[in-house]
Amino acid sequence: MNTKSLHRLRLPVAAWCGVLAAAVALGTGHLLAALLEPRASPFLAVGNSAIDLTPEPVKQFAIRTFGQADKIALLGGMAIVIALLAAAAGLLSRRDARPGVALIGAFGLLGVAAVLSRPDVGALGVLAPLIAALAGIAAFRLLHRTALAATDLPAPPRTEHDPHDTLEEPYDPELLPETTTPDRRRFLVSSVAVAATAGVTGAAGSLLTGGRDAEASRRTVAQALAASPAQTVPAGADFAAAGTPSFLTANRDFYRIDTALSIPRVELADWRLRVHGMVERELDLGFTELRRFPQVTRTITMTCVSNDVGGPYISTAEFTGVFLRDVLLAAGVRPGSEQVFSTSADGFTAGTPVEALLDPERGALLAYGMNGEPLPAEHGFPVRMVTPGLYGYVSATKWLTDLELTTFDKPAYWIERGWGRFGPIKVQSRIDRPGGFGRIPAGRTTVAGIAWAQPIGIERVEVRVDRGPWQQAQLSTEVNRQTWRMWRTDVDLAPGGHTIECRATDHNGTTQTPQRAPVLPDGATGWHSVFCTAR
Ligand SMILES: Nc1nc2c(c(=O)[nH]1)N[C@H]1C(S)=C(S)[C@@H](COP(=O)(O)O)O[C@H]1N2
Ligand SMILES: [Mo]
Repeated sequence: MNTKSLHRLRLPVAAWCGVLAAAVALGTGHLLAALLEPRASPFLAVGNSAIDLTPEPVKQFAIRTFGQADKIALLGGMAIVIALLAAAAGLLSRRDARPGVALIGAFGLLGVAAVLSRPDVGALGVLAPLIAALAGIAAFRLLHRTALAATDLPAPPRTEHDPHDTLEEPYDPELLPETTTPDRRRFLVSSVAVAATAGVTGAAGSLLTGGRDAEASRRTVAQALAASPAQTVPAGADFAAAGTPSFLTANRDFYRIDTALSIPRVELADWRLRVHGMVERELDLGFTELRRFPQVTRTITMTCVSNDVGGPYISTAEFTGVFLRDVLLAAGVRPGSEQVFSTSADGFTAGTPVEALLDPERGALLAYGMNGEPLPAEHGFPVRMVTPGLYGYVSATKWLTDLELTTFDKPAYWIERGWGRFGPIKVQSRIDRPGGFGRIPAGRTTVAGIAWAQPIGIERVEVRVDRGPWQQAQLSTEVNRQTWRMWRTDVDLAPGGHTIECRATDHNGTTQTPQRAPVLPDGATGWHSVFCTAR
């Protein structure tokens, strides 16, 4: 009478089968993608599509809340959701494997759709999620079959005088000595084999995507950089001892903002830059041809439009490369072209006004060096744009592959999503010391921070306490107008709570507005204020 219940998987076993099968599918997909089309990895393709489809306010919320860990949060969240769905697929299949098989198949199709929707993934890429789903289904059926067999154990030591035995689980297989049941052993072996397959394929996929010949690529760029000696930052360019950032930001500390879930790994030998559209002659440059333009090094502060008042998305580096202007002049800009529409290896696009890129004062770069090193992969190796005075989303395309001279009719990635077309950096300042809600000794104390107004430069920074009179802060040595400037000043604080505010003025005499504006659509405004307690 209990045969039916004996053929039913226990809840945890059913869930486990689902999770393991999903792991195999993802691992297989990741490995195949690495071999065929790195960006076709089902997990990453679904994640990338999720990023593109996420409504703007949610994306902003994620950037604000998780900061630069937003991608890790997304991948982690996806892993949890996939594990839960996989467990559910298993639970729906306690008797019969078909519901689970159907669900895994459906996810495979979702993966195919996600891959097809990526602008940067070739058609071959659909093989990855397809074969991944088949692998997942095969693993699920194997696990399901062996688990079911292991559940259907020889008669348990049931007491015959119990006629009310209607329990679904008439006995706990866990209590049976494992060595006695070959079926059970078979299930364990399948489990381990499936888990190992998932682990090995996933790890191999990650290793392969990690760039096959990245080292050789970086060496070539390093040789190019050796030709230009490191700049020296003048004395007094920062007040790091008083709590400001150092004038140059180390590459590993440089803020990072992009839509890429997995960093594009571009090899130098494969890299080409096409310059076309409204030009006199099309250019198709490899790294060797790019190097025929004069090499220059410029110190530039980059700023993200998503940087809220007081935020961290600003950093400074010495970028080495060639003037973008030289390349545009070599191609010959035809009259009527309004923007340079740039595209990256991962399908990101930006539109930069031609005028800004032709301006010799501004000195926009095609950069391959950052602080004397080849561009780190996450900052756009091998070549990126860097345009002083414009927020990165309109002007700093990383993993650059294509420059098209067009009119403004063609909207770039963030413009399609409601952000401003031009993105000039707004005059801003930030208090770094004291930190928000900090406790500091009462009496005379140093307040310090940063200010920026590329490409105009900072003329003055003022500070006030508890809405008292503004007092002028001391400024650090100006390195150039394309970089931030540090400030410091001493204030007297009586014991108790205080609000400290700062405001900057640029060389044109424009003073930072107190009017608060959110980062969308073209950058935050308002004064940074810090509340602290003096004791
Ligand atoms: N390919 C690509 N380039 C990109 C982006 C991106 O998402 N993809 N983000 C832009 C934005 S919004 C900024 S602020 C800068 C940031 O450059 P960083 O990450 O090197 O600091 O890169 C720009 N270039
Ligand atoms: Mo940005």
